[in-house]
This record gives sequence, structure tokens and C-alpha cells, in this order.
Amino acid sequence: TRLILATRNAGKITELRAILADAGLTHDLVGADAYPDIPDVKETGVTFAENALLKAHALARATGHPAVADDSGLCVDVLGGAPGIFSARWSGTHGDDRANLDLLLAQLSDIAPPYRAAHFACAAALALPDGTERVVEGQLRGTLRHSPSGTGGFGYDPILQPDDDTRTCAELTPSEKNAISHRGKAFRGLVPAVRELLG
Ligand code: ITT
Repeated sequence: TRLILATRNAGKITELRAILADAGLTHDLVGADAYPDIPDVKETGVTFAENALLKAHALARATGHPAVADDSGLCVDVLGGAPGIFSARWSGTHGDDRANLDLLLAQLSDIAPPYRAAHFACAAALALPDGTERVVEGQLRGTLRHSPSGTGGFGYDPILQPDDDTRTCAELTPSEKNAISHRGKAFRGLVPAVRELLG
């Protein structure tokens, strides 16, 4: 069965392919880039789960295939959960990971380590063309560094040091990150629903 990965974020696609294959799914995983004529979905929700469902339903409806979507972001305690659902465009330019990260570090420059707690959040949504839907969420808690470190992963990975580790997410191997990440937890949690509904 074809399963659409309803995202155009290359970092997410790489991780989702590994997470879903490691979970034993043998579906034909096809990224949203294979459907260039389908317009970008307006993320009008106010939660990760709402936005993930919007993206999954839009691609399932438009392609006629089941679709999974990921809505995710970095939530900083001292900022009341920001950037949160606005993580991809915090600096004003959607998807400019470096500008987003630099702005966040500047905003937190006076904040001392005990107050630099944050977490990554991910909502994993599955939608079928008939409107059936499932959503599962996952988190990864950690502390924000004062400067970036590491070259792996994407987005804010170079500044989040997971609890129980001395490295940033960008210093973990891909499989180390997927084993503990918000995305790994959310999508491994969604796999039983994928099996139940798609076979
Ligand atoms: P799609 O909507 O096409 O999936 P997007 O990049 O716009 O792509 P989001 O709206 O969910 O997706 O924004 C997620 C942002 O949160 C992403 O651009 C990163 O800046 C950040 N983020 C999410 N997961 C991350 C991770 O594992 N490591 C680092 N940063 C992450």
C-alpha cells in the first residue's frame, strides 16, 4: 500500500523513513514532493495535533491514498511554550533553520542554565481518504545550550541537549536521535493504527 508522508521538510522525511522502516512497516512511503501540484496546506490550527491532522487530511483527500503528517516544534518553558507551532517561521522566514535558531538564542541570551528547560513536541497524524483519523503525540525534554554544537539532524537540534545526555541532538547519530525523539515516540505510537487501518 502507498502511504503518503505529508511533509516537504527533508529532515523530517529522512527521519520518518528510518523510524517507520525500523518499526517494520513495509508500505511504499512517498513524500509530498511527489505531488508538486498539491498546494501547501494552511496551518490554521492552534495545536500541533490540529495542524498535523490538517496536513494529513489534505494530502489523503488530494491523492486518494492514506497519509501521515508531522507537526512539530520547540517549546521553551521560560517563553511560555514559544516558538511552539511557530517554530518553522520564528524569524519570519519559513524554514530558515539557522535564522530561527539564531533569533531564539539571542532572545534567551540573558537566561541562565536552570531556566533554559525546553522540549521538542511532535504530533503524528494518520488520515484516510474516507476521513478516518488518528493522532499520537511525543516529546523530548532537555536544556538549551548558549551556542550551537553538532552537524546532524535539522532545525533546533544543535541547541537542545536532551536530559540524560551530554551532547546536543545534532551530535547524536540518526538512530540515537530517533530512539529518544519526540518524532520517534509519536510515530512508533501511531504504527499500531497504521497496521490496523491499512493492513
Ligand atoms: P511541513 O509542514 O511540510 O511538515 P515544516 O518544516 O513547515 O514542514 P512544522 O510546521 O511542523 O513543519 O515546523 C517544524 C519546525 O520545528 C521545524 O522547521 C524545526 O525548526 C522544528 N523542529 C521540529 N522537529 C525538530 C527536530 O527533530 N529537531 C530540530 N528541530 C525540529
